[in-house]
Amino acid sequence: MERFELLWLDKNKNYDKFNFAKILCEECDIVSKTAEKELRSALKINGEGGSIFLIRNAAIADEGYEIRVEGDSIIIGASTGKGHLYGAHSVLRQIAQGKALHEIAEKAVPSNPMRMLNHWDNSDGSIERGYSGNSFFFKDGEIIINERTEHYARLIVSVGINAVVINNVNVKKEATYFIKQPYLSELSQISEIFEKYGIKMYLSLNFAAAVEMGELQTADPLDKNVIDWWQSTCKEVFACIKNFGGFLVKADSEGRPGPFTYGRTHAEGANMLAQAVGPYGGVIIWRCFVYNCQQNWRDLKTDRARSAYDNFTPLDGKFLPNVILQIKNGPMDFQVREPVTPLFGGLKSTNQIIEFQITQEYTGQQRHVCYLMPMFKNVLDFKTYCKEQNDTVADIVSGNAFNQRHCGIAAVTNTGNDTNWTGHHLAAANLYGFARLAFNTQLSAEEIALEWMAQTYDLNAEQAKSVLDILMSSWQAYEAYTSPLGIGWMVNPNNHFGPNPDGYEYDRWGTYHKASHDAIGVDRTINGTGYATLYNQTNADMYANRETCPEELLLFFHRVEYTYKLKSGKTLIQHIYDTHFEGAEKAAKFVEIWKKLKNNLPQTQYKTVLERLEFQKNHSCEWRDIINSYFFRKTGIIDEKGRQLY
Ligand code: GCV
Repeated sequence: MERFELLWLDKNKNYDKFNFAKILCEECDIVSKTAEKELRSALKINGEGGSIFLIRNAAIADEGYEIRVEGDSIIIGASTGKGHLYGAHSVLRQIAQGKALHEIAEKAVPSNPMRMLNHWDNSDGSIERGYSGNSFFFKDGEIIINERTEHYARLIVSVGINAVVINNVNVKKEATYFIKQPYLSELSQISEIFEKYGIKMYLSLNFAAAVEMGELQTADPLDKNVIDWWQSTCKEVFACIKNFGGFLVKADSEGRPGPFTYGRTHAEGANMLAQAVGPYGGVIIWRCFVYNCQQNWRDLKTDRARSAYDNFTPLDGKFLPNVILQIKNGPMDFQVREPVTPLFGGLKSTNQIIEFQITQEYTGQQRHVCYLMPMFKNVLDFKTYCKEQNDTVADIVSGNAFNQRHCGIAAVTNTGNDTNWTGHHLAAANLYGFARLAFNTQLSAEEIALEWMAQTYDLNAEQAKSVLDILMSSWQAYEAYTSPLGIGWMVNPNNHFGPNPDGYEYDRWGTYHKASHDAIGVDRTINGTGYATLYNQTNADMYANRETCPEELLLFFHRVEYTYKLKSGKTLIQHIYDTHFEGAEKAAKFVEIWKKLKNNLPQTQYKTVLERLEFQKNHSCEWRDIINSYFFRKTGIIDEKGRQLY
């Protein structure tokens, strides 16, 4: 039997502090029953003390809950089973955090309608950009259904996830056939497990499935045969998989088929599919990650950063109501620092989901600790100026800004079949954190980290603070010793791991920093590619000017001489040298902090995290020396602090 940990669902010592006489569930549906079961398995229900009541209250919003304590009884009110389940987990979370019974009260409604995880799991069991083992859904073209499937549902619903796409957006081989029997019957078993937890299952589809299966000659979305094919296929899919939400589609991107082949727009492609799933209440989630990946690096005009905006803003308002555009947080591709994509604030009449990435493709691949909630908070809090009020990214993806229903937050997940699910134990904070943030965007990155720690470790306040320090400074540390000031991409091609300053410089992917002997960066102002002008006016003005452009994004928007003085008074080159030294020092400190916790942590966790932190420490020096030496050789400018460069 495969081994796996229970992570934050593991029995917390605080659960034993209270006794409850019984749990009573009024008008229980299948999901409320799960809530009851979860409470029973965690708490002491031994006939003593107060009771826990799961009651129906139609006045509470769908998926919301209200927790009250009367005497020594707890009442969880909700209008739906999902509300009960989220409420039950809130009770457990609060007890785990050490609250007294009378302190356990909360009213909550999720900030976002869709709170989704995207798996990039392939049918052969590999995971694209996966760093935690192989898939627990697929192996050698077969579908896996076992104890882990259910435990995964428990884990993610405990933090409020309500939607999962189980296969990679690059749909190939057997995965193309998932929309047909015999796969449908097996997939329906996964969806039935999910259903008990109020989680809808979704699939990624291959836009040219009918052609690749040899059933049609074309995938033209306006062709009558294609329309009929998708309508009958979707009828069968929804008939077989009861708890099915719809499809996620990567089209015309990185070699995947799409409507462009037939001279059709993405709206025509998405709407054709939306009509096929519409009768069953399904949605089409259409990704905006569309760009030319066969660019000539000599071409100075094309700017990949513009691509999603240029492709999709002309289509605003042309998508059917059950189409949702899924948009990566930045205009490029999950770099350690990117501006928020101007599509947020550019689109006003289209449902939108933001796509984050918690699998750490460009942020250390779970061999470096990099807690991503501070980055996600920055993105969600970004003011787009698309309206006078309610204009942040969080307002848009929650559906509040434009009064939309099909909206939300997705993340490319970081899970695999490793015993601890996420490879690096500390990377579990990203899985936990993303989901909590999706449920409640008001939470701070710090609050989320503390919650996670209280449920994961048994540390006193001072010890917890030291782990918090690691988590909260890890993103900035990673940024400091890798690529500077928003430039990104200085990684090895293909695997995206480790330093390689010119790795993507003369390649076809549209990802250039253009470092020369005197300057670096891409002029994206009106004098350059014009990308900065795509934002609404206030932001466009801010980015247009070197002096007002946030410095952490300076080289994303501007081409700047190495001798340019930053606000700190340092030259650009000195800033690069300094941050790389500081970042590596910070990574070394993580090891020291962790070592002090030796006697306070389970030994396996202590050791495996220590190994990774030590790797990170060494690897950060590799980053520091390669990047700094690269710039030293390009510029010939010495480090004013006289440190060793090569
Ligand atoms: C699933 C990047 C990744 C690819 C990924 C792609 C996407 O290019 O490197 O592995 O493909 O993004 O988001 O579709």
